[in-house]
Formats: sequence, C-alpha cells, structure tokens
Amino acid sequence: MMMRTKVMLVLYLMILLPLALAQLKVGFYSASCPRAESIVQAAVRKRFDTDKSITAALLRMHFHDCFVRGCDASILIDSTRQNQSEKVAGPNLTVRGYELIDEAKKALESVCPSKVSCADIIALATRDSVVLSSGPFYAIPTGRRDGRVSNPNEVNLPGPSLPVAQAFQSFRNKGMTMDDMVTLLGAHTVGVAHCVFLSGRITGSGDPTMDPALVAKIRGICGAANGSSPDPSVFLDQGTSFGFDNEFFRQIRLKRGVLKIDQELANDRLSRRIVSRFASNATLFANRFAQAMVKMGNIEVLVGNAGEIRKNCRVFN
Ligand code: HEM
Ligand SMILES: *[C@@H]1O[C@H](CO)[C@@H](O)[C@H](O)[C@H]1NC(C)=O
Ligand SMILES: *[C@@H]1O[C@H](CO)[C@@H](O)[C@H](O)[C@H]1NC(C)=O
Ligand SMILES: *[C@@H]1O[C@H](CO)[C@@H](O)[C@H](O)[C@H]1NC(C)=O
Ligand SMILES: CC(=O)N[C@H]1CO[C@H](CO)[C@@H](O)[C@@H]1O
Repeated sequence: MMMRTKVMLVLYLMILLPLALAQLKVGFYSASCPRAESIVQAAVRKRFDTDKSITAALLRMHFHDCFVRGCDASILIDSTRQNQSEKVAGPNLTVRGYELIDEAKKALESVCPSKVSCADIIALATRDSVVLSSGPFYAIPTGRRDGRVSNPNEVNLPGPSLPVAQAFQSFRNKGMTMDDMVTLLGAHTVGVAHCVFLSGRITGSGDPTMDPALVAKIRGICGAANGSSPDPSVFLDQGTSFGFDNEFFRQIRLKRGVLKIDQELANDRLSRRIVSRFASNATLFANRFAQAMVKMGNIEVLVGNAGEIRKNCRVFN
C-alpha cells in the first residue's frame, strides 16, 4: 500500500504535475522576448491613431479564433490553391485586421525570431486595443502555440438571430457561463453590423422589439446601398459607438439593440438581470469583461510543444 502510494506520488511529480503546469502565464515572454508585449502594443497604437475601428476588428477576430479549435490563430491561415481555410467560411467574411497582426509579427520576427505565437499576438493586440478605446486593462496570460489546422467546415459560430438559450449552447460547450456570454457580448459596445445581418429586423412593419425610430434609421442606412457601397453598416452601440463602456447595455434596455441577439439579451429572462446590472454599473462590467476575456483566451489553447510558432501568421511553417 505504501509502495503504491509512493509510486503514485512519483508518477504525479514526473508526469502529471508538469502537464498541469504546461499552461499559460502572465509574462511568458519576459525572458525569451522581453519586448514582445511592447512591440505588439506599439503596432496597435499606431493603427488606432488613424483607425479607431481596429478595436472592434480585433475583438471579433479573437472571438472567432477562440471559438473554432481554441485560440490557436487558425483564423489567420490563408487558403491555398488545394485547400480552403477558416477565412472562407461565411461568418469570417467580414473579420478584419489581418494586416495589423502581420505587421506586429514582422516586427517581432526581426527582434526575436520564432518566439512569439500568432495566437498570442491576437490576444495581446485585442487587449491593447480595448485599453485604447477606454476599456479595462487586464494582464493577459501568454504561451499559446499556433495550430496546424484551419478548416472552413469546422467554423460553427452562433448566428445573430438565435434565441439566447440556443446561442448559449456554443458558449457552454466552451466552458462559458451565461454571465460570461452576456459579458462578452458587451464587446458589441464597439463596431458595426452589415445590413445583411439586419434585414429581418426592418422588413414589413419592423421588428416590434426594436425602437421604431431605430427601425427607420436603419432602413435609411441600408436602403442607401449602391454600387460603391453594396452592404452598408450600422453601429452596434447607438450611444457611444467608439467608446468601450457599458452604454451598449443601456441601449438594449431602450429597445435600441441592433442585432437581434443583442436585443434578446435585454428581453430574455435568462439574461435580462445580468444586462440590467451591467447597465447600472460601469465598473462591474469593466471588471467582469476583463475576467471573461482572460477566460475566453484560455479556450482549448495549445501549450508546451503542441502546435508550432508560425513565422508567417498566414501560413503553416
Ligand atoms: C452569440 C454570440 C455572438 C453573435 C451571434 C455575434 C454576431 C455578430 C455579428 C452578426 C456581427 C456583425 C458582423 C458584420 O456585419 O461584419 C458582429 C460584430 C461584432 N462582434 Fe459579435 N457576435 C457574438 C459574440 C461576440 C463576442 C463574444 C465578441 C467579442 C468578445 C464579439 C465582438 C464583435 C465585435 C467587436 C463586432 C464588430 C466588428 C466590426 O466592427 O468589424 N461578438 N457580431
Ligand atoms: C486542408 O485540409 C486539411 C484536412 O483535410 C486540414 O487539416 C487543413 O488544415 C486544411 N487547411 C489548410 C489551409 O491547409
Ligand atoms: C453610396 O452609398 C454610400 C453609403 O451609403 C454613400 O456614402 C455614397 O455617397 C454613395 N455613392 C453613390 C455613388 O451614390
Ligand atoms: C459596482 O460594481 C463594483 C464592482 O463589482 C462594486 O464594487 C460596487 O459596489 C458596485 N456599485 C454599485 C452601486 O452597486
Ligand atoms: C478577410 C478575408 O480574408 N476574407 C476572405 C473571405 O473569403 C472570401 C472568399 O473566399 C475571400 O475572397 C476573402 O478574401
């Protein structure tokens, strides 16, 4: 019995403990590439100076990356002539910001080649952009490795017209709670939705759950589509469209949610109390958002010797 316990203990120390320790940690690059975080931050800042919409682009990119095969930069892979990547899947079509990730990667490769993963660049750049938009700062654990698979058939993201309970299935599958989902959807405090996602809300007499004044406004924007602007877009947060704050939650309580799913958050009994707490307490939302982003950034990550550190974020090594 004693012997057995000892064997188990040795087994634990030699095999299981190192496995358990092979996880993300804050400051992962402090020895291998001390300037990693500041290089990413500089690239984001430079872009933000001329394009405040980069925050929205990065938030959506990070979400789409983490919800398909985990946060492994599979979203960044370009299709090849023989084989298509995640980018061609419907929901990915309007993901933006790839060239910023390329720029940060190039700067990192010149200082510390093959050290910093593309998956970590997405996570860090997203965090930095949120701060620039007046959102919360959070220490972001790093050490992700880049995946070796990118397959459009695996892209199975929730659609914007699903009821709250159904959208939640995807989040629950990734270990997220309802509170996490409502918090993360608070990212819709920045960015836009294209009219293609809004047609169901403005046809006929308009969606009765939407403020008629907003129905009219969106009809105007989407009705002005033309050859040079075939699919116009509408700000997701009709209050403070570029500021990262809790205004989104106030707007949806005023029937001014742009996406159906956003409006449903305020109406559905599964989520409405969380919405009302965030609407009345900006600090609470900021704190919870920081936590939920760290949690999302941990979804099914590759660590240790799994995967690779890509040299070019768009192609496998
Ligand atoms: C049920 C879950 C979600 C659904 C159904 C959903 C759906 C959508 C849709 C349809 C758009 C419009 C895209 C376009 O027209 O280009 C959008 C935009 C956006 N989403 Fe979500 N989303 C969800 C969760 C999230 C999460 C968890 C985040 C980040 C943490 C996020 C961040 C964003 C941002 C920032 C935009 C604006 C993008 C831009 O301006 O380029 N979304 N979302
Ligand atoms: C190509 O297809 C295989 C599955 O057959 C997949 O593992 C791979 O990631 C795909 N994508 C790219 C861009 O190579
Ligand atoms: C097309 O629509 C966009 C956005 O609605 C508008 O800014 C632009 O002036 C229009 N262009 C033409 C040629 O009508
Ligand atoms: C708002 O949330 C913060 C952070 O959780 C909390 O400390 C504070 O007491 C809350 N304020 C109110 C008025 O409930
Ligand atoms: C941003 C991006 O890479 N979008 C791609 C999505 O898929 C279409 C169709 O294959 C491509 O043309 C886009 O370049």
